[in-house]
Amino acid sequence: MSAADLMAVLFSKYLRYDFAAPEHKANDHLVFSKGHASPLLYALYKAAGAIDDEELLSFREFGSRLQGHPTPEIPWVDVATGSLGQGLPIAVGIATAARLERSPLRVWTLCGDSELAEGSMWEAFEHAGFAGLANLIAIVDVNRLGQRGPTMHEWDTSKLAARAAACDWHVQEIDGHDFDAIDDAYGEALAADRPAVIFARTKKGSGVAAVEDEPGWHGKPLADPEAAIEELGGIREVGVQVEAPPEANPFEIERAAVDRPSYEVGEKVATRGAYGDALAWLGSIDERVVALDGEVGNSTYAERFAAKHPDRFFEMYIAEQQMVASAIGMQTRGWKPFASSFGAFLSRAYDFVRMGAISDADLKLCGSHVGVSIGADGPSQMALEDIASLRAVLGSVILYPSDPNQAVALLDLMRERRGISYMRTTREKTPTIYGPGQEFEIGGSCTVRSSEDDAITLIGAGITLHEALQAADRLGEKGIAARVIDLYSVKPVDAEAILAAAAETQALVTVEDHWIEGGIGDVVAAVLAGNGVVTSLTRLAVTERPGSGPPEALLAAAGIDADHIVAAVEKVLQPSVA
Ligand SMILES: Cc1ncc(C[n+]2csc(CCOP(=O)(O)OP(=O)(O)O)c2C)c(N)n1
Repeated sequence: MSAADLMAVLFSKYLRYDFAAPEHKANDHLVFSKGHASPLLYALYKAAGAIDDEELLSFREFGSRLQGHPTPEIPWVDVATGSLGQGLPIAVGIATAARLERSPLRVWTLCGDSELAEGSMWEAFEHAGFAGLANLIAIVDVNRLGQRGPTMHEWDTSKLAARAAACDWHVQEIDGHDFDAIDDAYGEALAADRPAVIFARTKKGSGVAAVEDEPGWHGKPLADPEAAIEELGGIREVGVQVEAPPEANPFEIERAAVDRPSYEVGEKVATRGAYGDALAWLGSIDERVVALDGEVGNSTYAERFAAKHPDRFFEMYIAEQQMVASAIGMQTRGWKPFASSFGAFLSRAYDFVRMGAISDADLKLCGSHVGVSIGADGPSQMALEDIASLRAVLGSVILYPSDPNQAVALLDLMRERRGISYMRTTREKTPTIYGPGQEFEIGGSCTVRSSEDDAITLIGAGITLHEALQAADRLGEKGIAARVIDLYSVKPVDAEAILAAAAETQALVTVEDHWIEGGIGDVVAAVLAGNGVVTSLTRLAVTERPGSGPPEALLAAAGIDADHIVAAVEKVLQPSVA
């Protein structure tokens, strides 16, 4: 009710949208950053003739697309909102994509005032101002109240205005119930040469005395709805003719030619380097590929993409939430975003990834510098929980290459696959073990060592695969044949290979550069348990806080190097050896 006047003016005069053609490339975008204002959004759809009364009354019912908070199950909704602090950052990504397309569209975002306490909102202000996104308009519904009471600044919009101005936005402060003021403000915002924000002072529950500007009514139905309807002027049919969008502009993307990278067997290359090489190649074969960096492009090697395709490279600086939000915004317009940082720092954007799954987003993530094997930088830089956290995301794919040729092939599979996928890359150089032509698949694995007499199966991926191979050599010298499985697709996992190993060898040993919780060991355990297989499973993983040091020393200290694998195997096989 506080934002109804603001949205009424937007729909009746400024929004350009064809509800019959949500795919129209020049439609404006409207993101409800305050997703809990869904009753307003759905009422606007009704007023615009996009839905009828019957559907509106299915609000929040089981099976209705009009869920408690908007999701893209509704064709006019780009992204799920409802986790506050996300809509504006994602709108920044949409506006970035629109600018890349030289599209005339505008991106409108309705924000709450309490939501402005989220740091991600200020990452968005900073980024949009710096990038000069003149196609972005934020409307802040300053109703002075949040969920449990007053906001920090209540109706004192001057402090918020000063901050937005400092971020280089065009700023206006208005009475959000004065139609002329709203009208003028939208006109001025559209004319601005930079992103525009309108801080509109409003009253929560506007128009109904029993609740107007009263705390305690957030998200609650009115006590006497009939009286409220009377007070608002009685039942009326309110319809609005939303203006049609203009013609969409054709646009062209430059594609520098880059050959598919390939590495010779035996060559030592870090998979993070292969990621950079592969991304540059993907940019040349697919003009929809864009790359986003969190100010570590010279570590993740995303800079190799930037060197070839500067127009499609987006430096997001040290703002991982904004990086993932921009990626999610860009994919709403059909771009294929690859966002990379240290795996450890992607955790800052976890809620955006979680919500991305609700949005059914096509999001490709890469985390470098995983595990203790990064060495000297110490534990603050080590991703040790990334498999666990990203595995838990609905429908996600987790790929963990062990070799550069494999990293190239897997990244191409990530490009082709819609959905949320994550590649885990290693800082250290490791030997190339697969030829450039070898094929891999999402859900696959490679049995890199096996014989008729395999007594034990070693399962690793990334750097630990190489430790497992060394261990297998040493075990071979002791007369113990070890099968070695490269579990490069951690999710979905090759259950068949695990079950075959369980049936054909006496015991399984997993070894991973990740905390013991939620990683490869748990994946293998779940396959065994899910299939009712009881066998010996030893999980080697990181269990204690690491420090700094040479990678070999840290792998040894964590008990995940070749020596510890050999020792674990000897312990497991002891009864049968004896
Ligand atoms: C990240 C996050 N934290 C908490 C909530 C719970 N919540 C829902 S609405 C709300 C208050 C929002 O206030 P404001 O942004 O001012 O919107 P309005 O008062 O206009 O409803 C809160 C805390 C949430 N949805 N998301």
